[in-house]
Amino acid sequence: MSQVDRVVVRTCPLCEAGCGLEISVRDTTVVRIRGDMNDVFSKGYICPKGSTLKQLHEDPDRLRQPLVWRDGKHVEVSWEEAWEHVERGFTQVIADHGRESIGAYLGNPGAHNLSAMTFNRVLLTAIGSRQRFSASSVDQVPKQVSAGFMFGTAISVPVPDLDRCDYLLMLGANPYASNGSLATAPDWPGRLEALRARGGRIIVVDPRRSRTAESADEWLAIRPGTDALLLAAMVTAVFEAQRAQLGDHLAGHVNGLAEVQEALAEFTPEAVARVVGIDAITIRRIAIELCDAERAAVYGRIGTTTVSFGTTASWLVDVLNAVTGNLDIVGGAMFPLPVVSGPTTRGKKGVGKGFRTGRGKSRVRNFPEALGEFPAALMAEEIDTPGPGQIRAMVVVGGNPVLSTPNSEQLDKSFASLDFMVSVDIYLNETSRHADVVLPAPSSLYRSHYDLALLNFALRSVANYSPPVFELPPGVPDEWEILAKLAGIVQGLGPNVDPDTIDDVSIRSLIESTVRDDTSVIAGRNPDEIYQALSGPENGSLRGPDRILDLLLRIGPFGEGFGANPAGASVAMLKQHPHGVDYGALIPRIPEVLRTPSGKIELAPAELIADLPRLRASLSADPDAMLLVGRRHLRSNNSWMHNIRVLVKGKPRCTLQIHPDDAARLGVVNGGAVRVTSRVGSVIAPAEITDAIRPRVVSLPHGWGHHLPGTRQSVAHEFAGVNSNVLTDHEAIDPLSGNAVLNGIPVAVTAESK
Ligand SMILES: Nc1nc2c(c(=O)[nH]1)N[C@H]1C(S)=C(S)[C@@H](COP(=O)(O)OP(=O)(O)OC[C@H]3O[C@@H](n4cnc5c(=O)[nH]c(N)nc54)[C@H](O)[C@@H]3O)O[C@H]1N2
Ligand SMILES: Nc1nc2c(c(=O)[nH]1)N[C@H]1C(S)=C(S)[C@@H](COP(=O)(O)OP(=O)(O)OC[C@H]3O[C@@H](n4cnc5c(=O)[nH]c(N)nc54)[C@H](O)[C@@H]3O)O[C@H]1N2
Ligand code: SF4
Ligand SMILES: [Mo]
Repeated sequence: MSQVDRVVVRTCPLCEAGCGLEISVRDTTVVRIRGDMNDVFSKGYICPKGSTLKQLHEDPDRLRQPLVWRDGKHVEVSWEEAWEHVERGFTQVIADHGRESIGAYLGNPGAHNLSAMTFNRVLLTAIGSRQRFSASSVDQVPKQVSAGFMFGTAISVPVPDLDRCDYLLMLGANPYASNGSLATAPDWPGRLEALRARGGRIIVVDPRRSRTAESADEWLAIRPGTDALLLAAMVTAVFEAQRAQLGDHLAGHVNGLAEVQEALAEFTPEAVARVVGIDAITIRRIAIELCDAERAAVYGRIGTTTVSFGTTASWLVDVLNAVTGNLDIVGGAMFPLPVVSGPTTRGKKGVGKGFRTGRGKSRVRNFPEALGEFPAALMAEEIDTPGPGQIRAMVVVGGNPVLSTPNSEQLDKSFASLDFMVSVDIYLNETSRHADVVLPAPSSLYRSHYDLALLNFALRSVANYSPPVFELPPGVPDEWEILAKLAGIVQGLGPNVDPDTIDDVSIRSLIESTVRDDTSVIAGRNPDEIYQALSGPENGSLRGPDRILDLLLRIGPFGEGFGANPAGASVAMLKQHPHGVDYGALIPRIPEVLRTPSGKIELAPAELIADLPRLRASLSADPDAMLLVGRRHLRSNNSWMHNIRVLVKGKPRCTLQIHPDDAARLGVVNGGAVRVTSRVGSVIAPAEITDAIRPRVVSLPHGWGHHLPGTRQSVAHEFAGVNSNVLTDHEAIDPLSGNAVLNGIPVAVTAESK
């Protein structure tokens, strides 16, 4: 065993579980990574990816030096040269086409990245264009839009109170692979097993018999894309059985109960059964079991959001929670209480401005904005369609839309046609290979960490702060400095702009708005005094993301309050608690969590009711159509972590799962090449014949297709796989949220003759 100088603990930034890691270090190398047994939330649990932060840190393909595109290839340059390049590029594009011609795409790892969470916004503001896109619109936006309409903010998302629940209906989620999503907790598998061990039941709705379905009490093999119909029928079954019961705790806090009953009445279990593929008796039984269980929760994830009724299904999950008496009760669906200040902790409790979409429309097809962005599925047309406001330059931060968003062959071409592009990434991937300048974010072990985004959805009120494991080498900027400097340059402050200047402006404006907010704990205080308290040597001379985090912690519900609560949360306090601080299990939050103008839960938002005719029309879908869905694997992470050999080696994972009946009918043999064709594209993948999938459904994982030229990921290249998003259709979008339809894609499947 190698010698170890020190052992540090840190939160894993790779997925929403946020496990505590114990990292043994010698000098400047990582010796070993394992689970932190003392982490207040994960208690030693990690998945196979957690320990590979070592391999990621050491990966020779991981970028250490900026790259610029010169004479037909990417060459390494100094940071100075890279910044000059960025300045020339932006200046030219702005002079030629204006700021509106600069688009931005923010990727998923940014959600677990303190630099990105605090400085992406600064960068977007500095760019000053409405052409904003992110991985949200290939993911969870529908849930946020439905939460916004029902509860008043886009982060008012109820989560299943797993540890105290005894009946869980789970749709379109596979936490055994994903480790859980929009319901943050480490060791989902262990929590589900504990639920069953205490006599609880788990029902999984999924076209595939996933690991999660296999471990559950019951698997309901739904036809893809029909969860909204299933949920509507369950709500109707509850009303028909006269079992609708909000519970005394919601009395007086709910609008729209009668409207929901009436609007959904036509969606009876009998009416939906044929299209949903689940019989009416089962639908009624599950609905009543939800009423009978003392503490039940309904939870929907990717399979319910990345479909054409994503917002409708997300809404109906919470309607079903409400009418079965399970919303905002212990063991039911509860609203998390984050430790940092946020939209549900700030402002007046119990009432607010509410939520809307469509404050702007996309240039080409007039599609409404949601959460300040346009659908990623529309990026290509915004780049390709001439006219004022056409995107001519892109900034991509930690994303890989060329693999992860719909109709990616088209998007790949669109990116190739740009006048200028900057990527901030750790790899030269399928997207950043189009960039004129690639700015390498340092390895996460050089950075501090706090999961600002996902702790908003945590199953307990916990806080973990991780300082950097290693000091950045001299002259290498931290990721926030890269983002701040990009912001400064695009604002016209030149290639030598100091990131600290941008940082100072940003923290000062945050302080100003906080002291002006009369509901804040520092309302009316002197902004200079607050600035000093954050930035002075007695507070560790904080700057950048740590200083912003400190402010948000100190004004949060458990915060130190700048003197109001001396033992409360702050960066300094969390540094004293490296294994995290646990402020306890979830507590009922209605009505204080609400920010609707009425101050009530809106069970029947007008936008959702108005869209029901579209749901009705879907009842006439052809139940025999062949549909494509995706899947995740525990040892992968969207389109990356594929350059880590210990994770990708072994049996090929990018296979087309197909039911034996379909295989027999189509002449497909196990391992044989199959062609899958959709309206927009075609791929060839090896067949994996399995009865763990519903007939007339095939499944291909996303994030593969690493054969494209010009990348620098040698291992990923070796295990290339094919890109399922060549098949997903950019025209298929949930109209209420703009989310792409990534599941339930109509396809033709044929055996490829040799
Ligand atoms: N068909 C289909 N498509 C899907 C999905 C699906 O289920 N089916 N899932 C969707 C979902 S849920 C998501 S979230 C998206 C993800 O979509 P994206 O966010 O576009 O893609 P990722 O694969 O997460 O790419 C992340 C990039 O960030 C880089 N990176 C990693 N760490 C860092 C860092 O610390 N700093 C910086 N700057 N960069 C870093 C990686 O090298 C990688 O290039 O994919 C979506 N696409
Ligand atoms: N190992 C690993 N972990 C990850 C990720 C990863 O790529 N790899 N990605 C992370 C990210 S960014 C996210 S957003 C989360 C996602 O976390 P989850 O939502 O748990 O994601 P999946 O594992 O893709 O599970 C989705 C399930 O929905 C099923 N499904 C497909 N279509 C339908 C449908 O129409 N209806 C129903 N009911 N089910 C359907 C699929 O078969 C699949 O089993 O995972 C995160 N964690
Ligand atoms: S489950 Fe997620 S957070 Fe935990 S070790 Fe694995 S990748 Fe990291
Ligand atoms: Mo995601």
